[in-house]
Amino acid sequence: MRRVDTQRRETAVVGVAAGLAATVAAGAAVGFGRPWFVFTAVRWLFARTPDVLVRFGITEIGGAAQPLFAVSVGVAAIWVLGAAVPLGEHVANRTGTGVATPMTVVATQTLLALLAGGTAPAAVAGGLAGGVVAVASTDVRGTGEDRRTALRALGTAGLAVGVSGLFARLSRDSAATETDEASGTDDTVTTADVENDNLERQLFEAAEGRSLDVPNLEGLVSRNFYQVDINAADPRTRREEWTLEIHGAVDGGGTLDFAGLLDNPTEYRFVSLRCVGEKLNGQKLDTALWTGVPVEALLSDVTLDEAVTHVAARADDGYVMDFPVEALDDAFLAFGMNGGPLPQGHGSPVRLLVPGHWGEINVKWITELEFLTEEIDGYWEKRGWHGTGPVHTVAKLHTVDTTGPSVVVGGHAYAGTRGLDRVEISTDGGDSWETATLSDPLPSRVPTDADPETLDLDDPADDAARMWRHEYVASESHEVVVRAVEADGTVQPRKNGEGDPYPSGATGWVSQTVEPNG
Ligand SMILES: Nc1nc2c(c(=O)[nH]1)N[C@H]1C(S)=C(S)[C@@H](COP(=O)(O)O)O[C@H]1N2
Ligand SMILES: [Mo]
Repeated sequence: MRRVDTQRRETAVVGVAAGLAATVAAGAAVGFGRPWFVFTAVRWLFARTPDVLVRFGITEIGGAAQPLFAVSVGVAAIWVLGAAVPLGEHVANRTGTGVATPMTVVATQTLLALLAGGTAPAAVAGGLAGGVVAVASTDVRGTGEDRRTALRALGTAGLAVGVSGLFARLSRDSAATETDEASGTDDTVTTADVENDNLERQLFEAAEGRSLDVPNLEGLVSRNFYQVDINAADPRTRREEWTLEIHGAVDGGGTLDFAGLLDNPTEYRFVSLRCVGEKLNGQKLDTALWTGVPVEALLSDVTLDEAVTHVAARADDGYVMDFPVEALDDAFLAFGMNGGPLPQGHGSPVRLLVPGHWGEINVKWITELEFLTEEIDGYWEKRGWHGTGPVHTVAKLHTVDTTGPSVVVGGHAYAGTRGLDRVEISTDGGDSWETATLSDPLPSRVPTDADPETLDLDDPADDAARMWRHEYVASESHEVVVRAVEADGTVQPRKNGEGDPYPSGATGWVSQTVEPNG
């Protein structure tokens, strides 16, 4: 009885170690990138997840939802792949051949990894790693020393993963050198000749100078920009591999590459993005300085058919968004963000920015602009969202500081391209209103070849959030309410308190009960 228990335990330990080795080694073999079967499985499962769950993940869990989902799938993968060990032992017992165990493990795990959508090298690396663990554990097994079995199994698992990762790294490096030699250039297309450090510095200084001093609140430029992705692993495309296809109901479309993009006028723009899925007082509203090319310039030789009403923007991650073609008039293709290249998570090498619209049509990793004569449903619209139109106005209440003698409240406010006239604040639940201090607008767009000496930074950006701040004395518990007034005098409607983001974005006044100090 005892022996059987020990055996079972050992099998379980070796199974987990082999499953772990296979899962992680397969990831290491592909640099934990998109071909890893954990990610392909995540993508497959995510595409089949009921919309209510996806919505719940986005609105309730937010940015952590994707990683959480991926980790759960990873843990499940370890268990499923680990089952190859008891299976192998069963085969070994039946056939009376010891090597049947590792052989079964290698075969089963490789097959499972392939079935989960992993690429062949990753699947084979995983299977072999699992097999190595099974082999290494055989001779300590049955000695009844589970601790030794466990140590041996996990040790080999670690070793197998290390070898796989090292091997992958070496082969990647040599592949990279080969392509560089073949193309006769050194690696990347640079944008150095269109960048203007002096100008960038002035723009950032202006942004810093105009940011209000509000405790625990990031300034006008977000260094910590929110991110929303439909996949757990983002596309990795190098600038020299990137192309944009312009096609559909047009004359003069074609395919543009990165060098072709840079042949157009380039400019800096401060632009904010807000996600339609964020809660009313959520954290998915951010602003950056982007570098890029106005879409208008790219379309100068393109004639749209009379009947064109919509455009579909498609991306490398399978994402597609459809919106009215007019929205493209003032749109922008960005390849730089906050003074550096566009980060991978924000759509490298090139993303679309559409002024005044919800984040979702600001397609990252863009590969296609297709002009259409009728509307199609984009990724989120298929899931019931209505986020292809203009963004709703919001004034956030992100700081309520009661640590000093007076109360300091503040936040960011955004009204898309409608612009803000003022932000109003009530400290009595909405009975009376005062005007809060509002930051000066960020500077308007500037060509990257503008002369830094004669730069005029007084024109306001037309699609960037501002900051507000208010300070007052209070001694009793009270309700703070904040609302935005748009440039044309339109007061933001009160709406329902919470403002459910689904399906067309949260709007309304943000309020909070404040308990002053003492
Ligand atoms: N290709 C692609 N583009 C995309 C997304 C995506 O998942 N894939 N997410 C969209 C959503 S819902 C938003 S709110 C913005 C967010 O941009 P960010 O991640 O750079 O903040 O990108 C949009 N563009
Ligand atoms: Mo979004």
